[in-house]
Amino acid sequence: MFNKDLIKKVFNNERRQVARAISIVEDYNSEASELLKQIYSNVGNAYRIGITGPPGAGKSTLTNQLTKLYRKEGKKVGIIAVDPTSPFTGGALLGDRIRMNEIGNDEGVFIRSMATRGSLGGLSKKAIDAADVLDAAGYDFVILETVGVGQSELDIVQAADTTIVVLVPESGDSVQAMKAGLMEIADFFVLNKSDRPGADQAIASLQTILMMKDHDEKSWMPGIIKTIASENKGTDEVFKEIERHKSFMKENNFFLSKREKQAISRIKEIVETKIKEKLWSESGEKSLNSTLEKVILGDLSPYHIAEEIINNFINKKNT
Ligand SMILES: Nc1nc2c(ncn2[C@@H]2O[C@H](COP(=O)(O)OP(=O)(O)O)[C@@H](O)[C@H]2O)c(=O)[nH]1
Ligand SMILES: [Mg+2]
Repeated sequence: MFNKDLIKKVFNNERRQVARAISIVEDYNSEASELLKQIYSNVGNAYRIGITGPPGAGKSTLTNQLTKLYRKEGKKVGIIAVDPTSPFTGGALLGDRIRMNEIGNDEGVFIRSMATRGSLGGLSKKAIDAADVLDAAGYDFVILETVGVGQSELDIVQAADTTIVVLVPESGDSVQAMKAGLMEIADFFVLNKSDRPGADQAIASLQTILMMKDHDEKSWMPGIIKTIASENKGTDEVFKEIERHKSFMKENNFFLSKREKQAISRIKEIVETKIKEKLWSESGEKSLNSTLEKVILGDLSPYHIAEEIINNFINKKNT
């Protein structure tokens, strides 16, 4: 088990210990649960911003620019960049790191990349847990940057207070985004690379899609902001829109109700993960293998075996 001092050092934002705490969370073992329980008294103050969109849309560039704006205001920023599409460890991430160099050496900024998928615990869960560590360490803003390509990525940005979807003018991008479920989760859109042809058409088609969505007067209408992140154009507006959304959420009590919903889905996921682990680590896997032949030969249906495994699990818990 980790050293007792670790928690205190995380609370004091000692960089190496914060990094170590995130590694523990990433390894996902019993240490991780204990750590997350112990830091929780200090979690809840950071404002969480989710930034998602297709690969190469400019999410890291935008994150970099926003971070500089927050730093100007003296706010500390933690960044978790999740890119499971990166096939080589550190490939795209290394690029990110270079781009983020200006902010990378800043004491008020903490950047962590996560790229491994398929290991125990799930990437989205780990990213959200890592956000808790940065929150506990006193970062005012935690930016979760993630490629918008799958459910796991959507889960991550849904754990944010404000979610930004970054798109580019390339034709069909907004249609792709709609298919990928990004339309539903955006608090607002950023049309980046608006130095490229087709930016205005892209905005028009996005607007058409947005108008088809139901909305009542009181509710928030997601807008679209045009940017050239690489030239730092429009990024001020993005910054302001985050503030505007934040105020809207807080004034209307949506902030707490959103966090409530997030807590519910998070607790459910933890329970399901833990039950799954227990189930398969105990007799489950064994009884599965011993009866497999009968399933193949058609003597027993997978449903028979499944029910048996569940019954054994429940009965064992009750004795
Ligand atoms: N032309 C143009 N290029 C941009 C813009 N924003 C970012 N880029 C470039 O697009 C590439 C991908 O950017 P990156 O931020 O890594 O995208 P991510 O994969 O979404 O994080 C980089 O080479 C950036 O320099 C922009 O507004 N216009
Ligand atoms: Mg990136």
